[in-house]
Amino acid sequence: MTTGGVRLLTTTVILALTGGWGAPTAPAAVQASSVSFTSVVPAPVVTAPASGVTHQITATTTIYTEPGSPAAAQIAGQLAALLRRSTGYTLPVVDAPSTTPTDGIALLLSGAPPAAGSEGYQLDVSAPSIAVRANQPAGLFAGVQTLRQLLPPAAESATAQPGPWEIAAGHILDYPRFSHRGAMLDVARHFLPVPVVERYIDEIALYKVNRLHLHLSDDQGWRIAVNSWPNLAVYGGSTQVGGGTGGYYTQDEYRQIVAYAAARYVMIIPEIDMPGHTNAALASYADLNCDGVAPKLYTGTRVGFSSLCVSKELTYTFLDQVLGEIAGLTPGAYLHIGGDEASSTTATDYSTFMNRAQQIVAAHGKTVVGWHDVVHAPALPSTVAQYWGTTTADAAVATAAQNGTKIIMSPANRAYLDMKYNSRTKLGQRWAGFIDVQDAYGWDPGAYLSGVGETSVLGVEAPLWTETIQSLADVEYMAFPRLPAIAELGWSPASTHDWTSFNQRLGAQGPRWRVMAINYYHSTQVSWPTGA
Ligand code: TNX
Repeated sequence: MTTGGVRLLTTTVILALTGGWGAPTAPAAVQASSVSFTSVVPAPVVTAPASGVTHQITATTTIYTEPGSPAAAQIAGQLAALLRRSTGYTLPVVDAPSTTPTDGIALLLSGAPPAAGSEGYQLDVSAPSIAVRANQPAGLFAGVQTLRQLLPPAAESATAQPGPWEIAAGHILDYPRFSHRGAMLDVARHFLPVPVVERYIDEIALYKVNRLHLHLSDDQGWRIAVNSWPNLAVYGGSTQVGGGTGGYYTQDEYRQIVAYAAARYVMIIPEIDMPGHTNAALASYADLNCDGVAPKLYTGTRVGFSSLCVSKELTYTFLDQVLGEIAGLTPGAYLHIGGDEASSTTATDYSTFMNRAQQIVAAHGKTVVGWHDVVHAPALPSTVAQYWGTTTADAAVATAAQNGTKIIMSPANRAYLDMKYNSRTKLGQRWAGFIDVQDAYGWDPGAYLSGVGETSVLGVEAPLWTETIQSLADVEYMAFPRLPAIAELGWSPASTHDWTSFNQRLGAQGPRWRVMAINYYHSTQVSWPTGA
């Protein structure tokens, strides 16, 4: 689209609506002109715009892909599918020639600097061509997510739009600060069906989040079929908070989620929470209870009342079989065993239990992740602790970190997506405080917890607990715009951390979320462009 024949180089048109203009008119349409080269979230390591130059995707654009790389071809196919829908162009995907293409969009596994590492990329946009270069397919995928954000928001449309499809020219070199950039969905309190999980994977991947932790069991529901203990899903999964019908993933559905995530360079980390948060399991099998009596299913929201029976050998047979099946379904390196809020388990029992549970996970070839309470039990050297506290000092976590335990940072008063934005937010909880975007963004994961320095931090994760969350619209409302804030803390160098810059770049995502029909919260802290 053009305005008076002049293409504007920015998305934002600021109209001075002064008294002299008389009655306010309808706001100017969002310009389809090219997005600023500096509007990417998370902020890249190096961004060098080439001022005044643009590249245009046209009906004759070709997408070139690294010859002989099925992974590169798959990423090219994803980009082509997205852009064919919105542009209506053919956009053929073909093997790149042996010399670097001088037109079109090239996705290449050569020519990236070593600094790009295994997840980074280099992006060069010039008038004649676009090139994304990476050392590994994960980097190409990341580069394509950046490219998407540089295109006009209409590029995300599911139906053909008029264009033009301009991209501001420039150079980006980019790679992550932390290896773990996570989101968590609690599918236990309210069950979320496969399409919701897949859509959330699409949304987090756009912000270079590379881990989705699925909280698959809790007091209110067991959400994955286990062949050796079938009642867990069939009975334990038959309800949820508030008493709905609940649900669970068959093993095929879980495999489908894992594959969908893998195609977007997201690793699934399954969590079976224990020894507390286990009422659904205890209700499904009377023998798992110390007194041999199964409790009723639970549909409330209290925590800390259930515990597996630490003194029964059957408990460990159960763990071995359940964790064994889940390990077998999960290609990723990690199994999360929860370990939080075990207030119905004595400290000694907790240590005994968590110690054995970690050995069982290790025997199945996986690395343990536990909520940070796990540091109160003897931990395997490889066990990762996920910090969910609300303070900036925790002596036990600091000691563990000093002894080599790696930490995932999910401070509840910063990173919990189920906390309300403010007192008027209808969804969510408030026990860790209100979290508006600036609170979610305003901390440094590498220097937040005293005694836990950058090298002890594996990364960040934004958990979304679902006591009050029931649908995709609810998930999106709580995650956007805070999830991109946490994603930036996980990816971007600390030196890029700046609220003013982030606010501008985050605001530029609004028109994109409109087109994608993401139900985001219009935080008044963000300077959304006109129309967003
Ligand atoms: C605490 S944080 C929990 C969850 C709740 C959440 C609600 C943690 C490890 N446990 O069981 O769902 O608060 O915000």
